[in-house]
Amino acid sequence: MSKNRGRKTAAKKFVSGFVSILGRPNSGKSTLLNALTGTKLAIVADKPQTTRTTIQGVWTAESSQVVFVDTPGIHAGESLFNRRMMQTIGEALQERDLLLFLIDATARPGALDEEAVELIRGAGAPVFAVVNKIDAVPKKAALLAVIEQYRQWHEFEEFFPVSALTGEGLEELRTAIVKKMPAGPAWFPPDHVTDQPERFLAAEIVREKILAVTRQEVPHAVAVLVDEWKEEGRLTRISMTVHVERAGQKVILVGAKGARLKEIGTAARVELESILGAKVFLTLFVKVSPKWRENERFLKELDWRAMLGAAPLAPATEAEEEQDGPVTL
Ligand SMILES: Nc1nc2c(ncn2[C@@H]2O[C@H](COP(=O)(O)OP(=O)(O)OP(=O)(O)O)[C@@H](O)[C@H]2O)c(=O)[nH]1
Ligand SMILES: [Mg+2]
Repeated sequence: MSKNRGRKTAAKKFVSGFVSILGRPNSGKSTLLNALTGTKLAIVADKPQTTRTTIQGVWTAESSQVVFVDTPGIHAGESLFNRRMMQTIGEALQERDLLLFLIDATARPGALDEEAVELIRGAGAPVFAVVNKIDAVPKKAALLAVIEQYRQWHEFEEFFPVSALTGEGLEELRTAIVKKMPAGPAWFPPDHVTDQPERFLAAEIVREKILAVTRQEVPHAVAVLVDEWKEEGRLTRISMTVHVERAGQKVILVGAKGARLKEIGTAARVELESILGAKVFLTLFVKVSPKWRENERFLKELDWRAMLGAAPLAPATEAEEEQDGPVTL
Protein backbone atom coordinates (compact mmCIF):
# COMPACT_ATOMS: atom_id res chain seq x y z
CA MET A 1 0.00 0.00 0.00
CA SER A 2 2.79 2.42 0.89
CA LYS A 3 4.27 1.59 -2.52
CA ASN A 4 1.08 2.71 -4.22
CA ARG A 5 1.00 5.93 -2.29
CA GLY A 6 4.57 6.61 -3.33
CA ARG A 7 3.58 6.15 -6.94
CA LYS A 8 0.71 8.54 -6.61
CA THR A 9 3.04 11.29 -5.39
CA ALA A 10 5.39 10.64 -8.30
CA ALA A 11 2.49 10.80 -10.76
CA LYS A 12 1.47 14.17 -9.39
CA LYS A 13 4.89 15.63 -10.08
CA PHE A 14 5.00 14.40 -13.64
CA VAL A 15 4.81 17.11 -16.29
CA SER A 16 3.96 16.71 -19.95
CA GLY A 17 2.98 18.80 -22.92
CA PHE A 18 2.90 19.47 -26.65
CA VAL A 19 5.50 21.72 -28.21
CA SER A 20 5.40 22.77 -31.88
CA ILE A 21 8.56 23.72 -33.73
CA LEU A 22 7.83 26.47 -36.25
CA GLY A 23 9.80 28.81 -38.46
CA ARG A 24 10.87 29.72 -41.96
CA PRO A 25 12.05 26.99 -44.36
CA ASN A 26 15.62 25.86 -43.83
CA SER A 27 15.95 27.37 -40.34
CA GLY A 28 16.81 23.96 -38.87
CA LYS A 29 13.51 22.78 -37.39
CA SER A 30 13.97 19.15 -38.36
CA THR A 31 17.59 19.14 -37.24
CA LEU A 32 16.34 20.41 -33.87
CA LEU A 33 13.61 17.76 -33.65
CA ASN A 34 16.18 15.04 -34.30
CA ALA A 35 18.59 16.54 -31.78
CA LEU A 36 16.00 16.94 -29.03
CA THR A 37 14.69 13.40 -29.43
CA GLY A 38 18.09 11.85 -30.11
CA THR A 39 16.64 9.99 -33.09
CA LYS A 40 16.52 10.72 -36.78
CA LEU A 41 12.81 11.19 -37.35
CA ALA A 42 12.80 13.97 -39.90
CA ILE A 43 14.91 14.31 -43.00
CA VAL A 44 17.20 17.30 -43.37
CA ALA A 45 18.43 19.13 -46.46
CA ASP A 46 20.04 22.42 -47.38
CA LYS A 47 16.95 23.20 -49.48
CA PRO A 48 13.77 24.97 -48.39
CA GLN A 49 10.51 23.05 -47.97
CA THR A 50 12.09 19.74 -47.09
CA THR A 51 9.52 18.86 -44.45
CA ARG A 52 6.04 18.48 -45.90
CA THR A 53 3.93 17.30 -43.00
CA THR A 54 4.01 17.44 -39.22
CA ILE A 55 6.34 14.92 -37.59
CA GLN A 56 5.93 13.94 -33.99
CA GLY A 57 8.91 13.21 -31.76
CA VAL A 58 8.44 12.19 -28.15
CA TRP A 59 11.09 12.74 -25.50
CA THR A 60 10.56 10.99 -22.19
CA ALA A 61 12.53 11.48 -18.98
CA GLU A 62 11.95 10.26 -15.45
CA SER A 63 9.45 12.94 -14.52
CA SER A 64 8.56 14.58 -17.83
CA GLN A 65 7.40 13.85 -21.33
CA VAL A 66 7.49 16.36 -24.16
CA VAL A 67 5.79 15.73 -27.48
CA PHE A 68 7.61 17.81 -30.09
CA VAL A 69 5.97 18.47 -33.44
CA ASP A 70 8.13 19.44 -36.40
CA THR A 71 6.31 21.38 -39.13
CA PRO A 72 6.85 22.48 -42.74
CA GLY A 73 8.58 25.86 -43.10
CA ILE A 74 6.29 28.89 -43.12
CA HIS A 75 6.10 30.04 -46.74
CA ALA A 76 3.69 31.30 -49.34
CA GLY A 77 2.87 28.87 -52.13
CA GLU A 78 0.26 28.65 -54.80
CA SER A 79 -0.22 24.93 -55.34
CA LEU A 80 -2.81 22.84 -53.52
CA PHE A 81 0.11 20.98 -51.98
CA ASN A 82 1.67 24.19 -50.61
CA ARG A 83 -1.64 25.32 -49.22
CA ARG A 84 -2.02 21.96 -47.48
CA MET A 85 1.42 22.42 -45.91
CA MET A 86 0.38 25.82 -44.57
CA GLN A 87 -2.79 24.24 -43.22
CA THR A 88 -0.75 21.77 -41.19
CA ILE A 89 1.22 24.68 -39.74
CA GLY A 90 -2.06 26.30 -38.70
CA GLU A 91 -3.07 23.08 -36.95
CA ALA A 92 0.29 22.89 -35.17
CA LEU A 93 -0.43 26.30 -33.63
CA GLN A 94 -3.56 25.08 -31.91
CA GLU A 95 -3.74 23.80 -28.35
CA ARG A 96 -0.02 23.73 -27.68
CA ASP A 97 1.66 24.29 -24.35
CA LEU A 98 4.61 26.01 -25.96
CA LEU A 99 5.84 27.09 -29.39
CA LEU A 100 9.47 27.12 -30.48
CA PHE A 101 9.97 29.73 -33.19
CA LEU A 102 13.18 28.93 -35.02
CA ILE A 103 15.36 31.72 -36.37
CA ASP A 104 18.27 31.15 -38.72
CA ALA A 105 21.00 33.30 -37.18
CA THR A 106 22.98 33.27 -40.44
CA ALA A 107 20.19 34.94 -42.42
CA ARG A 108 19.54 38.67 -42.39
CA PRO A 109 15.98 39.19 -41.11
CA GLY A 110 13.64 40.37 -43.85
CA ALA A 111 10.01 40.92 -44.76
CA LEU A 112 9.24 37.19 -45.07
CA ASP A 113 10.61 36.60 -41.59
CA GLU A 114 8.40 39.34 -40.21
CA GLU A 115 5.40 37.69 -41.92
CA ALA A 116 6.33 34.38 -40.30
CA VAL A 117 6.38 36.07 -36.91
CA GLU A 118 2.91 37.46 -37.66
CA LEU A 119 1.62 33.93 -38.03
CA ILE A 120 2.51 32.91 -34.48
CA ARG A 121 0.97 36.04 -32.98
CA GLY A 122 -2.26 35.33 -31.21
CA ALA A 123 -1.60 31.58 -31.15
CA GLY A 124 -2.33 31.67 -27.43
CA ALA A 125 0.72 29.70 -26.32
CA PRO A 126 3.98 31.16 -25.02
CA VAL A 127 6.71 31.35 -27.67
CA PHE A 128 10.43 30.77 -27.22
CA ALA A 129 12.64 32.30 -29.90
CA VAL A 130 15.28 29.70 -30.74
CA VAL A 131 18.14 31.40 -32.56
CA ASN A 132 19.75 28.52 -34.43
CA LYS A 133 23.04 27.94 -36.29
CA ILE A 134 25.14 30.00 -33.87
CA ASP A 135 28.08 27.75 -34.76
CA ALA A 136 28.07 29.48 -38.15
CA VAL A 137 27.96 33.03 -36.74
CA PRO A 138 31.44 33.88 -35.46
CA LYS A 139 30.65 37.50 -34.61
CA LYS A 140 28.60 38.05 -31.48
CA ALA A 141 27.52 41.49 -32.70
CA ALA A 142 25.86 39.89 -35.73
CA LEU A 143 23.97 37.49 -33.49
CA LEU A 144 22.82 40.31 -31.23
CA ALA A 145 21.61 42.31 -34.24
CA VAL A 146 19.42 39.41 -35.35
CA ILE A 147 18.01 39.01 -31.84
CA GLU A 148 17.34 42.74 -31.61
CA GLN A 149 15.36 42.74 -34.85
CA TYR A 150 13.13 39.90 -33.70
CA ARG A 151 12.72 41.50 -30.31
CA GLN A 152 11.30 44.54 -32.06
CA TRP A 153 8.87 42.42 -34.03
CA HIS A 154 7.50 40.39 -31.17
CA GLU A 155 7.60 40.00 -27.44
CA PHE A 156 9.03 36.51 -27.27
CA GLU A 157 9.03 34.84 -23.88
CA GLU A 158 12.77 34.22 -24.09
CA PHE A 159 15.63 33.97 -26.62
CA PHE A 160 17.78 30.82 -26.81
CA PRO A 161 20.92 30.91 -28.95
CA VAL A 162 21.60 27.31 -30.01
CA SER A 163 23.19 25.09 -32.58
CA ALA A 164 20.96 22.15 -33.43
CA LEU A 165 23.92 20.79 -35.36
CA THR A 166 26.56 20.80 -32.60
CA GLY A 167 24.18 20.64 -29.64
CA GLU A 168 25.35 23.93 -28.15
CA GLY A 169 22.68 25.52 -25.95
CA LEU A 170 20.27 22.59 -26.29
CA GLU A 171 20.39 21.48 -22.67
CA GLU A 172 19.50 25.01 -21.49
CA LEU A 173 16.67 25.03 -24.00
CA ARG A 174 15.41 21.63 -22.89
CA THR A 175 15.46 22.63 -19.23
CA ALA A 176 13.43 25.75 -19.99
CA ILE A 177 10.96 23.73 -22.09
CA VAL A 178 10.39 21.21 -19.31
CA LYS A 179 9.83 24.07 -16.84
CA LYS A 180 7.00 25.31 -19.04
CA MET A 181 5.20 21.98 -19.14
CA PRO A 182 2.04 21.67 -17.06
CA ALA A 183 1.42 18.78 -14.68
CA GLY A 184 0.11 15.88 -16.69
CA PRO A 185 0.51 12.19 -17.43
CA ALA A 186 2.87 10.50 -19.85
CA TRP A 187 0.71 10.35 -22.96
CA PHE A 188 2.87 7.65 -24.49
CA PRO A 189 4.87 4.68 -23.18
CA PRO A 190 8.56 5.54 -22.55
CA ASP A 191 9.78 3.67 -25.64
CA HIS A 192 7.36 5.44 -28.00
CA VAL A 193 9.30 7.95 -30.10
CA THR A 194 7.02 8.81 -33.00
CA ASP A 195 3.69 8.11 -34.66
CA GLN A 196 5.36 8.11 -38.04
CA PRO A 197 5.16 4.66 -39.66
CA GLU A 198 8.48 3.08 -40.55
CA ARG A 199 7.60 2.86 -44.21
CA PHE A 200 6.89 6.57 -44.39
CA LEU A 201 10.26 7.36 -42.82
CA ALA A 202 11.85 4.99 -45.34
CA ALA A 203 10.28 6.91 -48.24
CA GLU A 204 11.50 10.13 -46.66
CA ILE A 205 15.05 8.77 -46.44
CA VAL A 206 14.95 8.14 -50.19
CA ARG A 207 13.68 11.68 -50.72
CA GLU A 208 16.50 13.02 -48.54
CA LYS A 209 19.09 11.32 -50.72
CA ILE A 210 17.39 12.78 -53.81
CA LEU A 211 17.41 16.28 -52.31
CA ALA A 212 21.11 15.93 -51.56
CA VAL A 213 21.99 15.45 -55.23
CA THR A 214 19.43 17.60 -57.07
CA ARG A 215 18.86 21.32 -57.40
CA GLN A 216 16.42 24.03 -58.38
CA GLU A 217 12.95 22.81 -59.22
CA VAL A 218 13.68 19.07 -58.99
CA PRO A 219 13.51 18.75 -55.16
CA HIS A 220 10.06 20.32 -55.09
CA ALA A 221 8.81 18.10 -57.91
CA VAL A 222 9.72 14.85 -56.14
CA ALA A 223 7.37 12.63 -54.16
CA VAL A 224 8.16 9.09 -53.00
CA LEU A 225 5.61 6.37 -52.35
CA VAL A 226 6.18 2.85 -51.03
CA ASP A 227 4.69 0.17 -53.30
CA GLU A 228 5.83 -2.93 -51.50
CA TRP A 229 7.28 -3.82 -48.11
CA LYS A 230 8.05 -7.45 -47.39
CA GLU A 231 9.92 -8.77 -44.39
CA GLU A 232 11.57 -12.11 -45.08
CA GLY A 233 13.54 -13.06 -41.98
CA ARG A 234 16.55 -10.76 -41.78
CA LEU A 235 15.84 -9.33 -45.22
CA THR A 236 13.39 -6.53 -45.94
CA ARG A 237 12.34 -6.08 -49.54
CA ILE A 238 11.20 -2.56 -50.26
CA SER A 239 10.00 -1.20 -53.53
CA MET A 240 9.23 2.48 -54.04
CA THR A 241 8.21 4.81 -56.83
CA VAL A 242 9.79 8.22 -57.13
CA HIS A 243 7.28 10.54 -58.78
CA VAL A 244 8.44 13.60 -60.68
CA GLU A 245 6.41 16.09 -62.66
CA ARG A 246 8.22 16.19 -65.98
CA ALA A 247 10.15 13.88 -68.28
CA GLY A 248 13.24 16.11 -68.02
CA GLN A 249 13.28 15.66 -64.26
CA LYS A 250 13.15 11.90 -64.71
CA VAL A 251 16.21 12.11 -66.98
CA ILE A 252 18.07 14.13 -64.33
CA LEU A 253 17.15 11.70 -61.55
CA VAL A 254 18.07 8.57 -63.45
CA GLY A 255 21.35 10.02 -64.74
CA ALA A 256 23.66 8.57 -67.37
CA LYS A 257 23.16 4.81 -67.51
CA GLY A 258 21.13 5.05 -64.30
CA ALA A 259 24.17 6.20 -62.32
CA ARG A 260 22.44 8.89 -60.28
CA LEU A 261 19.50 6.70 -59.34
CA LYS A 262 21.94 4.02 -58.31
CA GLU A 263 23.85 6.48 -56.12
CA ILE A 264 20.58 7.60 -54.49
CA GLY A 265 19.42 4.03 -53.97
CA THR A 266 22.68 2.89 -52.44
CA ALA A 267 22.84 5.81 -49.99
CA ALA A 268 19.23 5.20 -48.96
CA ARG A 269 19.73 1.44 -48.58
CA VAL A 270 22.76 1.86 -46.34
CA GLU A 271 20.84 4.20 -44.02
CA LEU A 272 17.71 2.05 -44.06
CA GLU A 273 19.72 -1.01 -43.09
CA SER A 274 21.03 0.84 -40.07
CA ILE A 275 17.58 2.19 -39.09
CA LEU A 276 15.74 -1.11 -39.59
CA GLY A 277 18.55 -3.31 -38.33
CA ALA A 278 17.96 -5.60 -41.28
CA LYS A 279 19.42 -6.27 -44.67
CA VAL A 280 17.48 -4.25 -47.21
CA PHE A 281 16.78 -5.00 -50.83
CA LEU A 282 15.62 -1.72 -52.29
CA THR A 283 14.11 -1.21 -55.73
CA LEU A 284 13.39 2.27 -57.01
CA PHE A 285 11.15 3.18 -59.93
CA VAL A 286 10.86 6.64 -61.42
CA LYS A 287 7.56 7.77 -62.86
CA VAL A 288 6.33 11.00 -64.39
CA SER A 289 3.14 12.09 -62.66
CA PRO A 290 2.31 15.49 -64.15
CA LYS A 291 0.91 18.06 -61.74
CA TRP A 292 0.80 15.70 -58.74
CA ARG A 293 0.99 18.78 -56.51
CA GLU A 294 -2.51 19.72 -57.69
CA ASN A 295 -3.89 16.19 -57.57
CA GLU A 296 -6.20 15.63 -54.62
CA ARG A 297 -6.07 11.84 -54.85
CA PHE A 298 -2.30 11.76 -55.07
CA LEU A 299 -1.90 14.13 -52.12
CA LYS A 300 -4.15 11.90 -50.10
CA GLU A 301 -1.93 8.96 -50.89
CA LEU A 302 1.11 10.92 -49.75
CA ASP A 303 -0.57 11.81 -46.48
CA TRP A 304 -0.10 8.73 -44.30
CA ARG A 305 -2.32 10.12 -41.56
CA ALA A 306 -5.22 10.41 -43.96
CA MET A 307 -4.38 6.98 -45.37
CA LEU A 308 -4.38 5.35 -41.96
CA GLY A 309 -7.61 7.09 -41.06
CA ALA A 310 -9.37 6.19 -44.28
CA ALA A 311 -8.14 2.90 -45.70
CA PRO A 312 -5.01 0.74 -45.47
CA LEU A 313 -2.08 2.00 -47.54
CA ALA A 314 -3.54 1.56 -50.99
CA PRO A 315 -1.98 -0.56 -53.67
CA ALA A 316 -3.03 2.07 -56.24
CA THR A 317 0.56 2.82 -57.24
CA GLU A 318 1.05 -0.66 -58.60
CA ALA A 319 -1.62 -0.09 -61.19
CA GLU A 320 -0.22 3.34 -61.99
CA GLU A 321 3.25 1.91 -62.41
CA GLU A 322 2.14 -0.38 -65.16
CA GLN A 323 0.69 2.47 -67.17
CA ASP A 324 3.96 4.29 -67.34
CA GLY A 325 6.82 1.89 -67.98
CA PRO A 326 8.90 2.55 -64.85
CA VAL A 327 12.68 2.71 -64.92
CA THR A 328 14.37 0.31 -62.54
CA LEU A 329 17.89 0.35 -61.16
N1 LIG B 1 25.63 25.37 -39.37
C1 LIG B 1 24.45 24.90 -38.98
N2 LIG B 1 23.63 24.37 -39.89
C2 LIG B 1 22.45 23.90 -39.45
C3 LIG B 1 22.05 23.92 -38.10
N3 LIG B 1 20.83 23.39 -37.99
C4 LIG B 1 20.45 23.03 -39.24
N4 LIG B 1 21.42 23.32 -40.13
C5 LIG B 1 21.43 23.09 -41.58
O1 LIG B 1 20.40 23.87 -42.16
C6 LIG B 1 19.82 23.17 -43.26
C7 LIG B 1 18.31 23.05 -43.06
O2 LIG B 1 18.06 22.19 -41.96
P1 LIG B 1 16.63 21.51 -41.74
O3 LIG B 1 16.64 20.91 -40.39
O4 LIG B 1 16.29 20.65 -42.90
O5 LIG B 1 15.72 22.83 -41.77
P2 LIG B 1 14.11 22.91 -41.68
O6 LIG B 1 13.81 24.16 -40.93
O7 LIG B 1 13.55 21.66 -41.14
O8 LIG B 1 13.74 23.10 -43.20
P3 LIG B 1 12.30 22.84 -43.92
O9 LIG B 1 11.86 21.47 -43.58
O10 LIG B 1 12.65 22.99 -45.37
O11 LIG B 1 11.38 23.91 -43.44
C8 LIG B 1 20.53 21.83 -43.35
O12 LIG B 1 21.56 21.93 -44.30
C9 LIG B 1 21.09 21.65 -41.94
O13 LIG B 1 22.23 20.85 -41.88
C10 LIG B 1 22.98 24.48 -37.15
O14 LIG B 1 22.75 24.55 -35.94
N5 LIG B 1 24.16 24.95 -37.66
MG1 LIG C 1 12.26 20.35 -41.94
